Amino acid sequence: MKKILVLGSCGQIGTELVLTLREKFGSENVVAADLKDACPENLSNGPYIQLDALNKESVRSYIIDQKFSDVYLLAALLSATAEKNPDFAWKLNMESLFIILDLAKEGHISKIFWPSSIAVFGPTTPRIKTPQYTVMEPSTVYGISKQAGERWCEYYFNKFGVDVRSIRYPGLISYKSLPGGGTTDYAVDIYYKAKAGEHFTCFLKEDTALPMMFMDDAIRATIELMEAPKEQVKIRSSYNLSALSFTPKQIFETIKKIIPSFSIEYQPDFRQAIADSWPASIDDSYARENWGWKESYDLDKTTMEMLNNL
Ligand code: VAH
Repeated sequence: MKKILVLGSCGQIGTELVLTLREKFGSENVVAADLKDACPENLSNGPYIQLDALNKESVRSYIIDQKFSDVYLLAALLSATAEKNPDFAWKLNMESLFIILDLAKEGHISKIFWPSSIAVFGPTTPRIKTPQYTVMEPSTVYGISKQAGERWCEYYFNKFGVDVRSIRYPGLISYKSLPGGGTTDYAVDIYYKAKAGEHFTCFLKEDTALPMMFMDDAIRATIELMEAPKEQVKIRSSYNLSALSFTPKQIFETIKKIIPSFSIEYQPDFRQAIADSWPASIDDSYARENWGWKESYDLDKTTMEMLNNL
């Protein structure tokens, strides 16, 4: 019987994962866990526990006691925040992973999902249709931690048979949960400003193309990967995954078609250098071949969904 723990469930991905997993496997079988003492309103349709992903003793005793089949570890500092707090970013992103990998190695967890990111690629990586296997010299603390984490996931699979699965997420666009501390967050904020009838100041240049995806596609991909037969999961570092690639100018134009009065200006900040080090688009042919991935939201459909639901 599926019993699932989502650690870091109050984040942009975690929130939507909990809601979708509860719909699929039953609310009582999906425990949401995060640092917050009180369960957030939008996760109150099922069990919640306050748990610090870095508190090894409490994470270990809870998981050993509760006998979860699957653990989704989403706790992390993202790219922009990690640059401001490198020591803690490395500690949180890495130590939380080792705690969960070791629990699986000891037989207390059957399957782990751990998110990587296109941030594992760096300025020397080919930027257009970035391949699954290529030069990876990340220049951000976040990207370095995700690249190291991928190596450890593959090591624990090869050495100890730990069934850990991972996706290199692009920037994610959602309306049910806010992003936090990312370089791609402009692609969410732009919809909030448009819907509120406000002018939008973009922290990236108008021609900065980045890989992106609507959250419903990202959540579906995550669950499809986790439910795929083991032998289909041939990559145990992390899968490239792709749906969209667009610039701030392009997303602005899809919104302006629906809200003609919407206006934008571009004031690049420190996040421009992070974005410039990342791919513009991703080749995800291994995910498509190995476990049948296919996106369903293009940019116009994403804009329609966002403006209709905000
Ligand atoms: C970030 N949203 O901006 C995350 C993601 C590819 C970007 O990893 O840091």
